[in-house]
Amino acid sequence: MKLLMNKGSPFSRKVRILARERGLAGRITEVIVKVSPVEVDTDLARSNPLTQIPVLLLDDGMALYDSSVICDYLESLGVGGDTLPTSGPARWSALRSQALCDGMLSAAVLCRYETAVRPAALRWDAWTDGQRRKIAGGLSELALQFEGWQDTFGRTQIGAVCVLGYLDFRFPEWAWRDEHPRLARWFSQISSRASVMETVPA
Ligand SMILES: N[C@@H](CCC(=O)N[C@@H](CS)C(=O)NCC(=O)O)C(=O)O
Repeated sequence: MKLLMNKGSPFSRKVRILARERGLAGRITEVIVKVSPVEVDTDLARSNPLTQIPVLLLDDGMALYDSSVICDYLESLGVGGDTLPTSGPARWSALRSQALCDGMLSAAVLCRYETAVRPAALRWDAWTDGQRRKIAGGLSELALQFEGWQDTFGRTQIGAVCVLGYLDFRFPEWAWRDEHPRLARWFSQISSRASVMETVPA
């Protein structure tokens, strides 16, 4: 299998951490792809018309996207414990947390494009502020949920690592640790886990 990804992409990181957690890293070749919301990559578009990464190319030629679908697929192949509860309220809660983290990542990636891609004359502060509010609201929710995580490292926690790591990577001025010191302590502890260390954004 080939994973179209890059090391700065938080959605790719979600898949890369899960692959490592499920013992599948050795079966996946990571292929670095540069993406831009304003330039068309025709190769990538052939695999994913949304021209977004990550994309998982299966050995039979099928291309899978987006990150959550790829995680579900890898989950079906992997060895070791599930990263999502298989049934009941715990499953819906974990899927909701996955959606929360994905939404926070989408907002963060859009904020990043706002400064890295959009010409200064076309920027709209109120719009960026709106995206940042979504991230801030999500952080407060994660800080509440974190109290029940104990030693679990599943889909919710993988999502949280990707969000917090991306904030540190692209928005180092965002002092989220001041507001959520207990979540910050958890992030610092989990940062020494192999799958997390091996996928630090670059
Ligand atoms: N919902 C998608 C989002 C993926 C996404 O936004 N990827 C970014 C990189 S982190 C991308 O490819 N951006 C290029 C673009 O949007 O054109 C997922 O979960 O995989």
